[in-house]
Amino acid sequence: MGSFLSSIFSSAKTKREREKISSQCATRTSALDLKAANPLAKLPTLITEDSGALFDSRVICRYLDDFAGSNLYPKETLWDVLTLEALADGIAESAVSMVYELRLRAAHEQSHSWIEAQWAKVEQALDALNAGDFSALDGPLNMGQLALACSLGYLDFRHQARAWRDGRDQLSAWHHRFSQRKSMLDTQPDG
Ligand SMILES: N[C@@H](CCC(=O)N[C@@H](CS)C(=O)NCC(=O)O)C(=O)O
Repeated sequence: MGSFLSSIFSSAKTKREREKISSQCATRTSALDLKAANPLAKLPTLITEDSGALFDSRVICRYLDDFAGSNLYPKETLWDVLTLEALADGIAESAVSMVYELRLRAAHEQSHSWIEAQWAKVEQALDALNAGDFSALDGPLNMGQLALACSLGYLDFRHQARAWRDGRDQLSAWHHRFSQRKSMLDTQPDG
């Protein structure tokens, strides 16, 4: 998400626009009852001045893209980009849920077979990406690519021991190239 916002910032046309985006993206949920804005009580939830509360990262990214006119969802490749974005989101969701299982549930409630089933989904997605099944991975910058780069970054952050790059040279090279983008370097998470 941070990388995406950075790209949007760099494409915003005027300082006034950038300031407006910045104030909209500030963390204001701490001052609010998150549930009042999003009945699911999930982050991210974006409180906008004109469109109320928006939630789910895909909805928020679409809103910000429209707001900034970044064209990260090009009309000609829209369905491919949305599908890649959904795949990236699915990778992140499975990877996050594995962490939740271990951190938020009592040891006797945890299911290791369920954790492995989530990782199997991640691996299936990574294998398909490595095999070149998703054309939106190539070509001009789009939101699917940004979402994927963020999800792979999360795998490095929380699931390093799973070594997702092993046996996936194409995807690993793609991620390495993509990570050199200024927007990615500028928005490395602190930890
Ligand atoms: N697919 C959703 C996932 C949202 C989500 O699960 N967010 C997590 C944080 S990464 C959360 O708020 N979890 C709290 C909960 O599930 O109660 C999105 O991308 O917005």
